[in-house]
Amino acid sequence: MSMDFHDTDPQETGEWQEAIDVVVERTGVDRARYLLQKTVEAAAEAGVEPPDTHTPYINTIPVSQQPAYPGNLELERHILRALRWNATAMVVKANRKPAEPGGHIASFQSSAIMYEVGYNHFWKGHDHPNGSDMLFIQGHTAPGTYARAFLEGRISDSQLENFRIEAAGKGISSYPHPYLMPDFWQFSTVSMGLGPIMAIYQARFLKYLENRGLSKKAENHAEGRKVWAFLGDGEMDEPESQGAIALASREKLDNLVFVVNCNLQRLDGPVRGNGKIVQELEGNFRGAGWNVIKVLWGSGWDRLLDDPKYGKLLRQLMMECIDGEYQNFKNKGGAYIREKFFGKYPELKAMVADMSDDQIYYDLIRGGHDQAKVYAAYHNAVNSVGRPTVILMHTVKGYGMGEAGEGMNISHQQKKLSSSQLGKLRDRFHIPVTDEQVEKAEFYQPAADSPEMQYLHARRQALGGYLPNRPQNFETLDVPDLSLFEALLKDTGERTMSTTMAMVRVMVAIARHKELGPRLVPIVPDEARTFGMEGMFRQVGIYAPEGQKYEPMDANDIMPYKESQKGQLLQEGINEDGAMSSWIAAATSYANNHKMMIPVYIFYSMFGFQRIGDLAWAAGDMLARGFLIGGTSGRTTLNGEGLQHQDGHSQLFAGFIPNCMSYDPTFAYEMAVICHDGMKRMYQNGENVFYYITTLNENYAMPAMPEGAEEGIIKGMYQFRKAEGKAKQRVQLLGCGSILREVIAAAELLQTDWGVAADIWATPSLNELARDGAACARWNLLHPDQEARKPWVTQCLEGAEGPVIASTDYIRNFAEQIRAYVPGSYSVLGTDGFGRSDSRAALRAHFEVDRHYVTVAALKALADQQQGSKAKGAITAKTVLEAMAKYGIDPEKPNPLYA
Ligand SMILES: Cc1ncc(C[n+]2csc(CCOP(=O)(O)OP(=O)(O)O)c2C)c(N)n1
Ligand SMILES: [Mg+2]
Repeated sequence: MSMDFHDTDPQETGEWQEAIDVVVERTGVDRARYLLQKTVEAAAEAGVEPPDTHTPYINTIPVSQQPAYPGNLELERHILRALRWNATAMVVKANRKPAEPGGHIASFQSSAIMYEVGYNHFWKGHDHPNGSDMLFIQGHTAPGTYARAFLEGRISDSQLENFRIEAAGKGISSYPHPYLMPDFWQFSTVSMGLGPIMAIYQARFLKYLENRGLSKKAENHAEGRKVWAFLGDGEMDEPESQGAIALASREKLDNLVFVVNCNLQRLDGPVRGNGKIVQELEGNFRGAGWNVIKVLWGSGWDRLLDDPKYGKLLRQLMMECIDGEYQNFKNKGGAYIREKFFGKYPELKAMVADMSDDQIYYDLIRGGHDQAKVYAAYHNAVNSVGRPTVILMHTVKGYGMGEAGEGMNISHQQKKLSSSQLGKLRDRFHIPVTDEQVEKAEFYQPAADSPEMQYLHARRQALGGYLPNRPQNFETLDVPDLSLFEALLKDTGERTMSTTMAMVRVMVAIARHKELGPRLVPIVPDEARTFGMEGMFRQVGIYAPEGQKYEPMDANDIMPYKESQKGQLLQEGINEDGAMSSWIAAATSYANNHKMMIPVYIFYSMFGFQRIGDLAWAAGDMLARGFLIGGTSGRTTLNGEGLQHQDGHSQLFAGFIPNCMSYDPTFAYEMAVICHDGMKRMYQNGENVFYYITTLNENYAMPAMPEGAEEGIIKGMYQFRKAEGKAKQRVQLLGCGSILREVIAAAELLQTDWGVAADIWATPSLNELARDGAACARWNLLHPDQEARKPWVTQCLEGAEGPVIASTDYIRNFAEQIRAYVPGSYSVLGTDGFGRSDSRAALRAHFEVDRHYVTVAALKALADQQQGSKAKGAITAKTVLEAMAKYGIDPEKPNPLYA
């Protein structure tokens, strides 16, 4: 049907509408909804396309269904004044300093009431018997959060003074960063789009814990724990923001509330100047099955909208106006609104003839600035059962900032208000500060015994304490000794396996452990079979909130696809962003649910950091604890798959995140030692680190752990084998991941073909070696008069003889990182360049990292050292050429970097 369908029979239309009114009045909204549903079904059967999912441009909750406001509006207004003032003063003050550290005023001014209604009436703190709500606060409204914590006495005057001036340790962070303020912020939200997707998976994780019996479900749904995510309308353009909304309704996350601040603006200008963002979002969310509540107009409009004669025309006009116009109205003032908005229809202009320009401007506010409307929406949201809620709040960006930035395109970045602009803000909100205080942008703290301060504290005490807050009373888990993974420490003899299989065995061992078992959260994005994890389907079950309502086709197999309400494994489907968000929820559960969990997210390493890098960064910020496993890693290990699948760089991405420990092991015992150490550090000692471990899909026999290798494995390097006996020529070979085995083979070639002894070093963490090296260099720089510290690499290699050659399945920069700490000559081989499909052997030759290239590189390094030597048995350029000829290496072969 065309949207412009002409109403050929208004009388008939009116009768249908009246019929609905009568049903609502007599039997309520649920019955009316049911009737509509049935009518739509009947129409569809007759070939009528269903109407679209949009409702008129008015508040979803009619005045008749608005609950009475339970708070003291006058006192709340007093609190708001202090908040608006302090949030502004904080930014203005900071930017009078030479550093001009920035900050935002306009966004908090537009959302202040949305937060206040929550703090005063809804959000449960950590002492609430049902547990605390989780607040994903819009990142750049942080000044508002600090302003409240200041009133509450949780942030000091001097901290406010040092907003965004953190380096000296006195300040507070620009945005929500748990890493920087670990007892305050819980969730990092400022990278747009991550807040919404992480909030969805947090809500899902709460249900997971409840369904698995690891946390208790509230008896009264409205008072159960909720996840509240505050989002910008501009932010909703991020694919991550709306990309997971279907999961929220599919899993019936009625513990989730999105509040989208529709101030119609983003940073540069309008979000949808030519359209209506609220309507667009309504359609998307309603289509996805959410409870959608529009809060568009403040109470001042109620009388006009209910006007029996012209209310309908006003509603039509509201729908006709586009966002670019709405933004302009609020910027230009009451007279302009009279002319350009109401003036579009003479009847409407007449309707407001008795109102002054000021009344039009100040009384006809948007819904998000009206406590009663916001309260009604929140009340509806917490009572909504069976589906998540999104509240679309219509507001003005820079509300109250007037000429300094109300509804202006520059509002977002306005941070330097003049004294006269500050004075106007003060007057507009009746903030009790003197001209002198305005001049100095001084903070305002109402007296401790003032009614508003008593009210503020009383409300938070009634709701279970202050928020945001990240109490430090975390539980710890007892981790048994390394024998937990005993099976992985032994020689496997003829039996072959991959490190991926070793990792699965690690998980199985954890799952079988009485205390640790229930805490394990295996997470996969549709690749469990790739990693040989299908056995876990039955062992721990796949989480499905509704259980398994069908008989799986493989019910009679030994490893059936078993879904269950108490299932432990999170099968996220082909959705790396979602799986990572799930992992973050589990990895921060120790802090947010006071339940330490052991999440293991296993994925194709190429679809890891490169895909979800920003979430991994946020995980570091949120002090996540858990394991990320990059399966099928290495540029040459995944034969056949080609350019998109072959990862030669994820280790470097991981190395960028300061609290991410990264390892590239080769053998099962390394895997066991690394995982065990990780579990001790994270779960027993409570360290804020997480692990990235790359695993391989190549099967080979696993040797036993060399005596005393543990310390070196953890530090990133240990001697795997020392060439026995005395030799004239000696080299030191380094390798990790899949290429260590090529390095071991090269040692044999060097010995048998060239009489060169090669000591072999495994380097399961070049990243950790580099960090340790840099830390020593830094300490030495700052302590020139003290005995120098020696990096672990240097300690390992300083007594060793001959040049050092490293080869890995990663780009050269990976092994290059340790060059400064390697004594003497150091040659690096690596897999720079796009991958391609072929066999492992062909790929390793193509990228020049295999046993032959390691051998040639070792001979070349020796030849360079012995240049001009006439000694018998000296290695020369000729020897290198001979070796190339022997191994069939074409010196004119194209450079794989560009091939
Ligand atoms: C991924 C990402 N890109 C860009 C930014 C920079 N940025 C911060 S706020 C903002 C505009 C936000 O507009 P909106 O979401 O509508 O929030 P409002 O301030 O209007 O409430 C931008 C582009 C960011 N923080 N994250
Ligand atoms: Mg906006």
